[in-house]
Amino acid sequence: IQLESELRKSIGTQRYQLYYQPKVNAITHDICGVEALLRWEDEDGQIQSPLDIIPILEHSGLIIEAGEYLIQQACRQLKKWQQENYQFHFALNISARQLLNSNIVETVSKAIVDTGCDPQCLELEITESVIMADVKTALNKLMGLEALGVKIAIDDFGTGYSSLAYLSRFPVHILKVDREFVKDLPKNKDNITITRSIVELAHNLNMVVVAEGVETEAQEQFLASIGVEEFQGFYFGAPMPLEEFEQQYLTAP
Ligand code: G
Ligand code: G
Ligand code: MN
Ligand code: NA
Repeated sequence: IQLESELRKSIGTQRYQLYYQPKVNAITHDICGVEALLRWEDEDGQIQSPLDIIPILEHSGLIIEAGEYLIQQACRQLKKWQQENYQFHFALNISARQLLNSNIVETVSKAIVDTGCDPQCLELEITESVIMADVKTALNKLMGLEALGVKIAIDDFGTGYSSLAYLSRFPVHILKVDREFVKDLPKNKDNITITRSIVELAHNLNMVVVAEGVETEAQEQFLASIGVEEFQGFYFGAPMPLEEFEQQYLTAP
């Protein structure tokens, strides 16, 4: 349809943008990472949410080509920040078809070579449900990505069907606790129990834990007290355009 053809013809242009949201160290509150999030500008110049755009890109298969463009853009920005001596890690979301039905390992490998970015600082966020959709393929792809030196994060953890014990067989370095569990902390007893056990098991498996959707000081303090290493959420900063992000968070390193 109309939207799909607009999405197709605008691949490789400024209409595909990355917004940036800071991740901060739980103890110092210094910026320690950034998540890049897709925004798309429609014909009227309105910014559209990835929640509306990604499903169309996925369904049409355009996600492969658009994803290649975004991975290149991400690696270019990471390289730029690395040249300016910023040390933080850079996360990009990878969707189902991108992981399972594309040459993701070659695409990422090419972007690393083309831009010269340090892959150790590159993180790919993959949801639990994507891994569970095709365990064998996912494991294969993730091992290929790990061999490039990139880090793998499990996004929205706790909402799918997998267990951490199961995921321990995968090359996963970072676990992002879904914001559903963070939402009514520290009031909700069940969520206290759930987040505590996620953190304990993740640490036993040598994973770094990031809490998503941190919006209040009370959440932040509880999560720090149970050993979460990094926070992401409106309390620390919303996703924002590049210029704003650099202005707000990047003073001389
Ligand atoms: O930025 P926002 O919170 O509106 O993002 C909504 C959802 O869209 C999140 O679940 C996020 O993971 C997903 N998303 C954002 N950017 C990208 C992207 O570049 N690729 C993929 N596959 N998903 C994205
Ligand atoms: O699923 P993923 O982690 O990629 O989702 C990122 C999405 O979460 C973005 O669309 C972003 O706008 C949203 N987000 C980021 N921080 C917060 C927060 O503190 N509260 C809420 N409700 N959403 C957030
Ligand atoms: Mn994410
Ligand atoms: Na998430």
